[in-house]
Amino acid sequence: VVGGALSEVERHPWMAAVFSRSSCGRTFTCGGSLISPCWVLTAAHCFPDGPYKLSVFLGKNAINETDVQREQEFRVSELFIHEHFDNTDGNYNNDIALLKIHSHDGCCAKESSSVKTVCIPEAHQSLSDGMSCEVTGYGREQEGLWYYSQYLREAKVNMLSQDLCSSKVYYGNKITDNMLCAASPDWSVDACKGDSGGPLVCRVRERVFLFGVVSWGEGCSRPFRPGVYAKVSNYHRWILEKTGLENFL
Ligand code: 4AZ
Repeated sequence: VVGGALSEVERHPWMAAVFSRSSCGRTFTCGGSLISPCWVLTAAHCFPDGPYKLSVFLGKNAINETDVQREQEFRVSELFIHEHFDNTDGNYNNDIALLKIHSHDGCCAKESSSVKTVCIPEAHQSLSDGMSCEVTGYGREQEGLWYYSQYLREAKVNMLSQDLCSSKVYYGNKITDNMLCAASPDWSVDACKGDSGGPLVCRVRERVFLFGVVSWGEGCSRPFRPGVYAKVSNYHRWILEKTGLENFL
């Protein structure tokens, strides 16, 4: 996150950290959001090698520290990448994926002050342009840096209209109806590399909804190059289909 502030996972208790495991240890891969006790919503482009040895942490404040008081660790039993995920135009259309998680003893997430689910918006529930929302992640604090943030960070961004974001000086026809754009008026705030898969949440009548999944952008915090997010409301049906309705009732 560029231009944000240090967060606390208790402020964003749905925040998930996805790691890939290998013989050389764990590599931080992407963010994600806990949408029900057994399911994390994230970005499809995080998994170019398929469902390869993934670990998911919830309640994690620092990426390279273990906090047994707050965090919960999981393995991934299922990975659903959206059937129409497509990067042939270099724009990550339908950049959405679901991870089914389970702990060593076979359980799903347990609610605590640092671990809670976030609401999914209704099908095609829309946001007003200019609305202020919040993005969180462990990604880079500046485009040129080679290292990720050590700690969870948060930042406020405003939703841009589809018309503006797909205009010529912005992204043109790279923006599909499955995407949302957000930025700050002075371009000083944005998601960045490492924030992919993580949440863009907006408060609607005192409830917090997951409206976006960090997906892409040309660089970070560049003028006329807003952050692009997968539009979660378009996937309401898909999410229920994959996870099974009963998880949400
Ligand atoms: C990335 O590479 C990435 N500025 C994520 C978000 C943005 C750019 C790049 C948005 O994961």
